[in-house]
Amino acid sequence: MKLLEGKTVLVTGASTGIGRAAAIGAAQHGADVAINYAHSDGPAQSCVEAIEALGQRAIAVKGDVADPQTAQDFVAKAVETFGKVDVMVSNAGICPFHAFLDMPVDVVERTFKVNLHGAYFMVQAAAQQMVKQGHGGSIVAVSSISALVGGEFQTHYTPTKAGVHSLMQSTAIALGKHGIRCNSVLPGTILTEINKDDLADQEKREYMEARTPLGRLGAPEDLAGPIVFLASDMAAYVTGAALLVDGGMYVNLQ
Ligand code: NAD
Ligand code: RM4
Repeated sequence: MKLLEGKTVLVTGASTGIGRAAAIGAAQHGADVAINYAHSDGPAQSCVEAIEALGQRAIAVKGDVADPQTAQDFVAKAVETFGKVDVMVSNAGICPFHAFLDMPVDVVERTFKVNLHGAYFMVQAAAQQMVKQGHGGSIVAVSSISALVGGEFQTHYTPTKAGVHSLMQSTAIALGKHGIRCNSVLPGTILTEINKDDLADQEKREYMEARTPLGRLGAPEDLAGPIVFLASDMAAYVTGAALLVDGGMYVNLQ
């Protein structure tokens, strides 16, 4: 069964990792997809080609989500190409691991701007378009297990993920009257570019694996199903919710 037949899905930061898996997962479920990407054209083009190989339409739009104008331009380009926006997956994010006491100001400010301001303006731009269209929509933000628990080298990052989680709660209220649902997924530890260097430390990687009841770290594709579900009409009465996708890591105290 295809869950997103005829829908237009937008995904930010979708040239790699979870965003790419979500974009391809949406296409597997019948959606046309617009992806935002920050830097290199090659991986973005490869994502577009993977979607087209599934028989769906795709475009890639370059832009830094930290700039509010990027959100307006991304939505406008998607509407120009596909005529509408049904789903926004706000996924782009960074986590430059660093100790707290000597954290550089610019690293804090950049992390806040990309992860939280970026999500805010993307969600707002998508919602403005959905309200104009008048037939509702679904917004899924990629928050994190780190919205709920801390990290010694993530003092700049975890507040942004708590912020994204909170943003989905408040926008669920603000947009419910327009039939727009807002939910977040909270991934645990997923093997992607964002933590490649951090998890190159074998001891840390084994510790993270040992904390996971399902016995392995996640793959980007592990997020595709939960994101597609929340985006789809299967979740028609789900809004303001946060779905942990962490192999059980969060509940594993002892
Ligand atoms: P990733 O590095 O593969 O993906 C992040 C994507 O965001 C990249 O494609 C990157 O180019 C893009 N991006 C970064 N800054 C951007 C900007 N300013 N404008 C536009 N795009 C930008 O890593 P990932 O793990 O797939 O991360 C995706 C999301 O998942 C992030 O928000 C991250 O916080 C969240 N997350 C990841 C994990 C994990 O363990 N990997 C866990 C919880 C949450
Ligand atoms: C997640 C979580 C993971 C980490 C990534 C970067 O939110 O903290 O453990 O690897 O962020």
